[in-house]
Amino acid sequence: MMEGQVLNNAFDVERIRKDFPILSRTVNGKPLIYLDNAATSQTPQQVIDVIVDYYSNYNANIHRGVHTLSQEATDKYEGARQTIQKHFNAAHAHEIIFTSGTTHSINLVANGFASLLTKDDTILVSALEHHSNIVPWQMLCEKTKATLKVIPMTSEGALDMAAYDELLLLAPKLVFVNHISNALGTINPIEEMIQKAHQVGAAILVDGAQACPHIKPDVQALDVDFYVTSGHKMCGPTGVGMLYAKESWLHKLPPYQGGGEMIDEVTFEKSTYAGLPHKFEAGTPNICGGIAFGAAIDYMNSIGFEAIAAYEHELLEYATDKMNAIDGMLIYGPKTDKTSVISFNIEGVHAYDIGTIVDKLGIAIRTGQHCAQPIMDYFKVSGTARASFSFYNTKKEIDTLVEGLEKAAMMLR
Ligand code: 7TS
Repeated sequence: MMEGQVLNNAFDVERIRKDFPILSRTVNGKPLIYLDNAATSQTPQQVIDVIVDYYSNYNANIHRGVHTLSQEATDKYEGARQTIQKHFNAAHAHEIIFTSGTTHSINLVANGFASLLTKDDTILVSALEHHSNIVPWQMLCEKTKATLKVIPMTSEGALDMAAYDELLLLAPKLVFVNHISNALGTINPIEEMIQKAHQVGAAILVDGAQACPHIKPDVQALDVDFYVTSGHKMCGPTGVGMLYAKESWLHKLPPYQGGGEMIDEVTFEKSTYAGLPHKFEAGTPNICGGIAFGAAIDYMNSIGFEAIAAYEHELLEYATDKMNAIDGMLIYGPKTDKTSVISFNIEGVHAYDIGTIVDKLGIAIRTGQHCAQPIMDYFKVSGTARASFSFYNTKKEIDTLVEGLEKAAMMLR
């Protein structure tokens, strides 16, 4: 495939759909309509082939053996690290730490900060976070007695930037915010937030789990201290992700886990740690997953992030207009500056019931709190239904969703 599968300005979605075997299955006797992409994305054949090739031809532990298989696996794994480095424009490959996903990456950083914070320190979290960017910091505050303050949100589902400015006057040590909210699709002004954090001497961690399927962040241009994401949100397998951190931070933070591969020398008196990135990669990693993560990034780049963003924006506008025409429709979150996620309720209907009815029609959406209970509490709802679109979805699928929602509203009210 060539960069950008755009033909005469039309996104060739039918050709792209052929890359995804799962999209031709049926669910409850109907063609699958997969609209739960914010939870996990589907996997193209190109990535499945890489996984099959690994286990069929060169499955071996890495960095250990002189034998051919081990060297082949090591080369591919380190090659994937370089693919990730280039994709995010990190200055060095050793600034990319393989993890099991966003949650692991955040816990690694939060654990490291335990030795850098005291009871007099403040750290800032945004009101729009997934639980995985809240709970590890609360655990850190329990350990260090540091104070956790919240950057509030507005009724539009955006961050209150005036309140952020005020909170920065407290001279926090660290700020953590998502690039894009999983529950509302809000695109946060992270460039401005990073600059402002640095002006008061704070480090900043950006959770890119929901951004990386849609846009290509440049960590050097952003000047971000930590950027984290998961492979499974961007056409890769589950159980693999990455932490980008500026080299200086990786020297400052202690290792997260002890074990094989992360050491230089071990005696019973004392052990010394390996250099970067191995200091943070104890034990046998998800070798196949890392290699497949690299292949997934190659796949997405072969389509092109500009083409992906433009097409998904078209889907978002199409779906928003159609869904807004449904009687009793309540859509949460911003009207602009959002990605292809629609979080909604239909008046008088429970979100769970909507999800169950559309599942009967072969349509997968998520319902509930989306691991973002504070956002649900803010809107005073027990949960929402969420349709999240990817570049392999179509307007026709959205039409079927809308028909399903109309049917659900009629049946349940
Ligand atoms: N941060 C954000 C913004 C997320 O959306 C998610 C997963 C995570 C962190 C955690 O990622 P993990 O790969 O470590 O689990 N979000 C969702 C979701 O919206 N529905 O299911 C998982």
